[in-house]
Order: sequence, then structure tokens, then C-alpha cells
Amino acid sequence: MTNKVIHSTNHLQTFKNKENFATMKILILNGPNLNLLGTREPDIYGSQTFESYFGQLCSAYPKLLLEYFQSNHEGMLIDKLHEVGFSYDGIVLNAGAYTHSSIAIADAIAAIQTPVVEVHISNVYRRESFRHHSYLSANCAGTIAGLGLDGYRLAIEWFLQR
Ligand code: CA2
Repeated sequence: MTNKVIHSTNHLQTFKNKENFATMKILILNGPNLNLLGTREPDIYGSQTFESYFGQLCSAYPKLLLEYFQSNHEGMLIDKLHEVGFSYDGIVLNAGAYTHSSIAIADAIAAIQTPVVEVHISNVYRRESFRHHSYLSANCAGTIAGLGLDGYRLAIEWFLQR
């Protein structure tokens, strides 16, 4: 088992293996309100907390260094992209509603070296028209939308197979 790190604005957990050895480093970066997953709007976003889902991902990929960071603040998301974007192998980004408004996050994705896969839990194209446009997609390697939390796993699979 390798290292797994969970960061959020509220807590930090680190798990280390005996060898302290990591292969690929992948960050899962969640934006505003996604800390509420599993507690509100289960019809749209499901009933599982992200911390619980992240635990499943860590068990499914014991050889990866998986890190999870969530923030409700645009600048914190940008700082995190800058922090890992020249050393990690991949970033799985659900920027929440900033997807539809943030030129600053789009610029940060363009400025870093690490490829970013954009994920949306819901099918944004079945929802309000303001959710149909992403400022981020053009700067991302690809986008996964509408497949629930499984979209994060599928993004990790893409990083593993590229
Ligand atoms: O479908 C997605 O993953 C979204 O990125 C989620 C954003 C939304 O603004 C995007 O259009 C699509 C909203 C995240 C809000 O998350 C909540 C989770 C549970 C309860 C309430 C909000």
C-alpha cells in the first residue's frame, strides 16, 4: 500500500505504507458545495459522502498515491492546482459551479503541466442551460459528465492507461 492523503479545508489525514513508496500521484480536486455530497440533493448527487467514496478508491488503487482536496474558495483551488501541477501525474477536477464561471481556474489549468480531467457527477447537459458551458473544458484533457461518482474512477483509469 502506498500513501494516501485526504485534505480538505477542515481536515487532513495521511496514510503511509511500510516502504513509503509511491508510484503515480493523482489529485482529486473538488470545488464549492461538493463537501455536501451525501447529505443533500441525493436525487442529483447520490447519497454517498465523498470521504466514503475516496476510501473505496484508495482500497481499489493501493499502489497509487491518491490525494483529495476540497475547497469552497476559488483561490484555494487555484493555489492547489499551482502546488501540484508541476509534480503530479494527473488531476481529476470537479470545479462545481466555478466550471461555468471561472476564467481564473481555466487560466490555472492552462498554466500547469499536469493534465487535468474534468468530472461532473450529474449530466450537466440535461440540466439548466447555464450548466452547458464550461470555461475549463478547452484546457482539460477530457471531460466525464453524468456517470455519478464513478466518473472519478474512470478518470483515474484514463491516467493509468495513457
Ligand atoms: O455535476 C457536478 O458534479 C457539478 O459539477 C456539481 C456542481 C454544479 O454547479 C455543476 O453544474 C455540476 C454543484 C455541486 C453542488 O454539490 C452538492 C452536493 C450535495 C448537495 C448539494 C450540492
